[in-house]
Amino acid sequence: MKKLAIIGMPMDLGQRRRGVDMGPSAIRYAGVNERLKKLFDEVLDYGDIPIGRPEVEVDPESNLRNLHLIAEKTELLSKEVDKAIESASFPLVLGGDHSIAIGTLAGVAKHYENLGVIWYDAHGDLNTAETSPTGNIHGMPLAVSLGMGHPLLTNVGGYEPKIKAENIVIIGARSLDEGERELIKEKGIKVYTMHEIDRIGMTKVMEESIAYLKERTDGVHLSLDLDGLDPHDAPGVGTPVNGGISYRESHLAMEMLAESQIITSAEFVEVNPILDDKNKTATVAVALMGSLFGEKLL
Ligand code: B3U
Ligand code: MN
Ligand code: MN
Repeated sequence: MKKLAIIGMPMDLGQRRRGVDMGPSAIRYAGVNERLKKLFDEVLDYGDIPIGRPEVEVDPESNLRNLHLIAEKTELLSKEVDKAIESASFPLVLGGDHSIAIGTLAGVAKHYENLGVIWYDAHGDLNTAETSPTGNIHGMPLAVSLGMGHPLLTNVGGYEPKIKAENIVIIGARSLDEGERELIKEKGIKVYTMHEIDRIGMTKVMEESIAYLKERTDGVHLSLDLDGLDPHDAPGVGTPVNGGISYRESHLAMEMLAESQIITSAEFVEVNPILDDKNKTATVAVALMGSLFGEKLL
């Protein structure tokens, strides 16, 4: 019995542009439930994690924006994700800015010895308070999951680290900060930048990524930031970066993941309907989910 649990995380506290908290609504409006019902025996919508309307805070000590709120809310998310896995459902989290991945990974990683992660993103999200140019926590969740960063964040879920550097594959990177580049080199993190995607093509990138993860992990989480796509195809994101992955390459990537059957949890983040063009980005997200979960063209 194939069961899907959809969990909305309407949180925009990891960055400065309002509106990404409406991401889950936009994705539901784009028909996520109806589309995925055809691909699962059962689709359960767990609804949204309650975020409320908290006041923005900047931690004076660390300079991190909304540190306490993000720690508190991602803890709630981790419990729901945990619950979904406990009840044998595939957890699909709808964001929200990418700081929500701190909670998703906290809920997922405890169920695996060696969780793999595909980080599909224009950015590395490998900053810490020391290297971040912005203090925005959505630029930090991958570092946090490696156990690097403020203890309030690295300890969400009550354990750390969540993942190992050698179990990560970043795809689509084209905007990395200096500290992130250093960390990638120091830890030997596998990265396919736009250069490699252009050079060897998405087919090879996915074949290599799948083979790499298959051989060393017992589950793989897909963390898909819509800004990994080119802004032409996904304009409704807070920090668009030109020269991104195309809509077609993204479908190919999702179809190859479906065929490989390695993905055990997923999240789609940074959909901001306020910055979007007629809900195009949420619609793209739902179409990609269709491919990820096995929709066929023929
Ligand atoms: N690396 C920059 C910008 C950024 C990260 N993630 C997004 N933007 N979406 C930072 O703020 O850490
Ligand atoms: Mn991101
Ligand atoms: Mn990004």
